[in-house]
Amino acid sequence: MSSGYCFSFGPWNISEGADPFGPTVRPSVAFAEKLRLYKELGFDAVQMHDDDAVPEIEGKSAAQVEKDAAEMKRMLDDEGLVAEFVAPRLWEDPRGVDGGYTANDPECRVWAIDRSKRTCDIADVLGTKMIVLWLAREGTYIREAKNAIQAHRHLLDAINAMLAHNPRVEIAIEPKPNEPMDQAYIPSIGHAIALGQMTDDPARVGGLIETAHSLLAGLDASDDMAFAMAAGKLWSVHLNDQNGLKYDQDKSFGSANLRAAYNQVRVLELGDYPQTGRYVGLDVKAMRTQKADVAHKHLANSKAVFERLVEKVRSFPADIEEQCRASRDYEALEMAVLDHLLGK
Ligand code: 3MF
Ligand code: MG
Repeated sequence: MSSGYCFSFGPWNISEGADPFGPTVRPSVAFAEKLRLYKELGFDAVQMHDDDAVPEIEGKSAAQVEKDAAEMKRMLDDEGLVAEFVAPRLWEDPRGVDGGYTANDPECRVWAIDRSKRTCDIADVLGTKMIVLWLAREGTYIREAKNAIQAHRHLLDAINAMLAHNPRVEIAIEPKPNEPMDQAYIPSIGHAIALGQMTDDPARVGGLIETAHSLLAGLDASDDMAFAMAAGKLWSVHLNDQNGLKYDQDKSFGSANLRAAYNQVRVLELGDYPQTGRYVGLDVKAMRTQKADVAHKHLANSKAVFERLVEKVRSFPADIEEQCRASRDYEALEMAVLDHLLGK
């Protein structure tokens, strides 16, 4: 039975396994080969960074960027895939070392906005309206490093510049509280939606919730999703999992906390997410121990867990939920949920 959801992942989710403490442990998979794997693994859409779509984007003219993006569009078409979104990868460039939009150096801020405009051009060519902003290095290692009030205004300037440059794009902010910075600006979906309301075109700014990012902020991902949905602002999700407060683990969906995963699916079901036409994105990493020939199982596994949880949500006895709520017997409701998940 089809669940009605459409799925995406990012090419970085098939990786060589390097971490901050050791080198790669698997050979690189060519981009074209990654694209070929999408359908095989049951996915329809590709989450893209600007320099995935246009490699070595720096130094290319706007015209060349559009030409190269058109070539990528053909590659996607050939595989029967679409681009879900394009995200400016500001955090790998030396000019983004102090953040792009919020850098103290005005030349770096100009660069970041220019690059983001190119990202919007690429989105046009790839046929998607959505730009994702993960504000990776827009924050500080020490609070004294920046004027945080000014920094938030710089973020607004950057978003307004993108909205003005391209009247079609919609910007989904992907909040994350920390890593790579000690503290990030816009650490939660509440901040993201509030910032969107402060822009010149609030209707074109929304959010993307990543499970691990909510958890790292000490928040519940399903409630974060619910908040965004209540505001009509849940424009994508990055489902994964996270075992406690540490680095961003990007574990397979449901692998650390199946109950929390169930609740994320439940909220997407409550909000009729498939009807919105938006994608269920995964942002998951294979374990570093995984051998090369099986280093994509985490993607198919995460999708399979999602679909099984959709069945669990749909088959939960609604009458029991109603009775337990009416009698305010949440112990009974909890046991009914656990029985259901355990297969009793
Ligand atoms: C970092 C992330 C990012 C974003 C990606 C697209 C590298 O924690 O989640 O993945 O998802 O940049 O916005
Ligand atoms: Mg993500």
